[in-house]
Amino acid sequence: MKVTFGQTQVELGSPQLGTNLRDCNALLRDGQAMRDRMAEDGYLLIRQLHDPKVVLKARQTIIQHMHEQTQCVDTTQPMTDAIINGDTKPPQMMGLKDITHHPDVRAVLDGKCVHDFFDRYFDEPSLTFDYKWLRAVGHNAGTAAHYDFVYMGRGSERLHTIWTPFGKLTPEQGTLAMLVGSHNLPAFEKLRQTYGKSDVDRDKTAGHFTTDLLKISETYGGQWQTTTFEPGDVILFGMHAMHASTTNTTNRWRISCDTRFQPAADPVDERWIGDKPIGHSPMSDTPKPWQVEKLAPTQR
Ligand SMILES: O=C(O)CCC(=O)C(=O)O
Repeated sequence: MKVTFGQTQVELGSPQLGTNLRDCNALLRDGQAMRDRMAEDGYLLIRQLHDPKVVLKARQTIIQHMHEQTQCVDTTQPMTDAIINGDTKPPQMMGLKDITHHPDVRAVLDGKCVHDFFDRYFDEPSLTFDYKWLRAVGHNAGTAAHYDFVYMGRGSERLHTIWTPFGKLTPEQGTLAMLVGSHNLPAFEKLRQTYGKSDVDRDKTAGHFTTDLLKISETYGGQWQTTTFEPGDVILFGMHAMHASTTNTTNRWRISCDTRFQPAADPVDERWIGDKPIGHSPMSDTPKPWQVEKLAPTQR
């Protein structure tokens, strides 16, 4: 089966885009084993971290909210399918507490399961940013390749992203894809130290590295991998693991949220915490895109 990935159609399960993300469920009781696995793989995939019923309840609440805001859900179909209503737009939901902090949504994003997990993973108390990146991604949309450091790298060196789909997501709907190896292969070192140390607000860049996703793996190595996510599944990774999403080619909204966790004792990036997090500064100039061509491959 072919899926759209960046600028190209690729065969799912091929060397260009594999489906071999391994889960770490057998390690969940052992913080050190999970940290070792993270150091090795650059991600941790957890199947059923959350009770699927809790996730599906939150999904229902989000879909209802989306429809109330912009009538963007086709109500002639079951609401739970979140079919896109014509050419409507979804409401802005990132950082909007009316929905990100709704009790049903918080039960997932800020619930006991995820806090207990991170306390064990860090082996010390954790905290999560108040700002939550809740997304409804429409037809033909997806996320370009980037390191998260460039958006939120001013605080803890142990900051992690956790990506939570609200409902089952297949790669045709837009799943997270990891460029496995981008966190530790020597060929990526220069990239991690240059683009990977930039800051969208300070440097006024576009943030993402490139939309030509396959060019990165062809140039630097590593392997793009994704999977189908069932309700309750999550994936987490550090600030220097390159990732993107597959493109949503369906007629359904892809609903997911990325949130951040770190040890509570570490410094915190001040843009993402508090009652009204300040977020990114508006770009005054045309943002500079990063180009893969800017950087010669180091080792091949
Ligand atoms: O959901 C997406 O499309 C992108 C998510 C992402 O980039 C992240 O979790 O850091």
